[in-house]
Parts: sequence; structure tokens; C-alpha cells
Amino acid sequence: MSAVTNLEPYWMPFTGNRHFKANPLLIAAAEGMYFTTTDGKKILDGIAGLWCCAAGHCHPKIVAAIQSQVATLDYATAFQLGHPGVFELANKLTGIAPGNLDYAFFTNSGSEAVDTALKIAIAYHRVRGEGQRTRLIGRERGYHGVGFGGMSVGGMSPNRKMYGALLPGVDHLPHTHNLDHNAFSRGVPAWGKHLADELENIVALHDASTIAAVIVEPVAGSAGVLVPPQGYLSRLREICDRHGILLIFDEVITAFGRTGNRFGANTFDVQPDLIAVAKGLTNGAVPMGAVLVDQSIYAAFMAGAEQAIEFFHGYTYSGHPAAAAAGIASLDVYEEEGLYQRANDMASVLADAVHSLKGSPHVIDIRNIGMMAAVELLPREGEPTLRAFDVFRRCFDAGVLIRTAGDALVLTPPLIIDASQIDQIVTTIRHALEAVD
Ligand code: PXG
Repeated sequence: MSAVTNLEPYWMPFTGNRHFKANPLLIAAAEGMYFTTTDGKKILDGIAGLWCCAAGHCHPKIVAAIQSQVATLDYATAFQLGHPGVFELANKLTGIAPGNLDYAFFTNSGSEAVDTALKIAIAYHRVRGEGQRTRLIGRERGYHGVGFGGMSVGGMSPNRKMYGALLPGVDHLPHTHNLDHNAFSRGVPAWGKHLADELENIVALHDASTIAAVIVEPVAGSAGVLVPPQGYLSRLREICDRHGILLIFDEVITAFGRTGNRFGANTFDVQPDLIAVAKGLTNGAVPMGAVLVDQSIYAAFMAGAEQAIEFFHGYTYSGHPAAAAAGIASLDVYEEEGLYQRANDMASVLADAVHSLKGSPHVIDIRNIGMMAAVELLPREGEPTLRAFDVFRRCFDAGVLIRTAGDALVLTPPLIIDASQIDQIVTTIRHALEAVD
């Protein structure tokens, strides 16, 4: 590929464009645990691309499956026509999904999966004759992508404030992050189950008969790994059940081994009615998302004339052949290589390593679950996020890619990572923390 001479025309997503273009970081290639920059430097990937590449980069089996699929069937419409791959993927995916999540609706991203799940929830109540159930409940600090539905139920003000009134009829639960009670918790924090009871107050305010669904990430990822308090998610489930409200888990980050099991729902032993997934579904190799749907919800739509479209929703690229091939190969690789078990086994190694940063300069909290962890720093006076960004940049220069969320450093490595690579990441962070002011 020829060298890039003009960075200007590309408007980069979620990026400080002017800073980046003055200090570019360009990746040319990737393999296994490593990226290679355009100037030939190897970078250890501490964030699985962006919570995506569980089996590491350019896995030969996944690459071969995509190459062979695009050379055989590149595209066919997904509407009133199918191809074998997407049915095979739906079988595999629902086969590993918890409970009766027996149906899969395919999208092209996590944002689309979230908006699809919200639409299914509202439409489900309507087809059952409860069309007044349209209200949606998200949570402060939640991230559900950038569509208008996901933004509306999301709880990050920078992602919302520029875009007007958003969807009407949305409320937010309080977030569960509390350093006074839970700082330096290892795994699930003890304090905070009662925060789920706020759902009862929202129900009392609006009446249950107006509420369609609650959506939460089992572990809030983009907000900086906010692990749910002990018993919190099952309390949410109980309250939803009491009032006929659907519970949606946004597992775009937590599915496919990230919490030490196939799904976050397995780790926390709470059964949602719908799960949104993306990222690890194809190991990041081709864009794809999906909504896993409880069989009773699907069944409610299957009424009326048999030829009639039951759900007026879909994307040109829903179940795209290349994405389906990547999904089938990825799910096979995760099973064949025992990556769910590996994530479970390596979780304590990651936990020991990150918690060893307690006492390093600026560190005010460390939290972890499965193969995700965050180290929160005291913000610089009057300059929020810049200290963490400084650490990020120093780590990159030292050959390690981490992620920042506000003033937290986030680690979410490929599940194939080994103990020495975990040690390299944490040692690099330690040195960076000692160097920044
Ligand atoms: N839900 C969750 C829980 C996510 O983490 C999305 C939905 C949206 O997915 P798409 O594929 O539309 O991007 C996400 C995306 C970060 C970061 O810094 C994480 C995401 C996106 C951008 C930044 O952790 N996750």
C-alpha cells in the first residue's frame, strides 16, 4: 500500500482530529497479539482492537473463511432471500446463547443491534395488544452506541448533548460507580445492590403499563469497566418480571468470553429477554451485530397472514455472507481453542497484575472482572482526561496499546494473551504512571 501523503480528508470517528493529524498513529498490519505500525514498530494489543478480537488478529481460519466466501457468494439481498451461511450462524449463535434465546436478528454493528433490540421490545408489546408500553429505561454512564435509540438510552453526556431532544419517554437508572464504597474491589463489588430499586421508583412514577424495556450493559464497558454490585442484576430482573417489563442486556462488549464465560448473562446468572451482540461475533474481522431474542418474543410476532412481513425492520447488509462466514469461523475458533475457559483461567492472572498497580502514582481505583480491567487516575486539576491520555500515549510509544475512558485506563486484551504479555502491559503502565505529572 502506498504511503499516505494527506491525512486531512478523513473525518475520524471519536478522535481529536487535529491532534491526531499532527501526531498520527498508523497501523499497517496485525497478527495474533500484535499490531505493526506503518514505520515497522510492533505494538502489543491490550484492547483486542476495541473489545473485538478475542482470538487475536488475522486468525488464519477466520481469514480463510472470509476469503473463500467472498469469492463464492459476495452478496445477495437478505429480504425474501437467504443463503446457507446466515442460517448456520444463527444456529451456532442461538446454540450457545443462554436460556431460550432461540432466534437471531442480524445487523452490522452494535449500534444497530441496540436500536433493533429497542424496536423489537416496543413492537412486541404492541403485537400483544399493549401498544402503550413504549417507555425505555437506560442507565447513567451506559453506552449503547450512536444511533438515536442507543444515544437516548445511553448515559454519557458528551455523546448526547449535541443532538437535541433525542427519543421521548426515556428514563435513566443511576449508575453504580462509587469509590467511597467500592474502590479497589476485586471482581464484583459488595455495595450497591439497592441501586436497582430505583427501577421501582421509575415504575411508580410512570406506571408499569407504559414501560417497554430496561436496557443495561451487564458490565459498563466504555464508561471504564463498571462491574455491577453483587445481586444488582438479579434485582433488576426481579423488578422487570414483577411489572411485565423486558430486560435487554447489551453484551456488545461482554459476550464471547470477555467476562470469563460465553455471555455476561452466564457470569451473573441472570437471564435477559434480549441480548445485543457485535464485536467478538466476527472477531472484529467483518462488521456484524445481532440481537438474540427469546422464543416467546419471536412467537408473538408470528401471527396473521403467513406471507405478511411480521417485523418491518432490516438492513441491506443484514447477515452479509462475508460477515456470516467470519461469524461461523470465529465461534468455531472460540470453542476449538477453548477460549471461554482460557478467559476464565487467565482472569485471576490479569486481576493480580492490575491490582499490583495500587500505590502507583495517581491511582485512585482498580477494578476488574474476567478479561476486562480498569485503573482510574486522579484527574489533573482543571484538565480532565489529559493525564490518562498522556499515559496512553507513553504506553503506545513503549509498544503497548491500551484505551482510556475519561481518566481511567482500560485493558481488554485478546483472550489468547499469556501471562508474560499481561506482565508487559502492566509494567509498561507502571513506568508510564511514574513518568507522567
Ligand atoms: N453497545 C456497547 C455496550 C458498546 O460497547 C456499542 C453498543 C456500539 O457498537 P458499534 O459497533 O456501533 O460501535 C458499543 C461500542 C470504548 C468504546 O472506548 C467502545 C465502543 C465504541 C467506542 C468506544 O470502550 N463500543
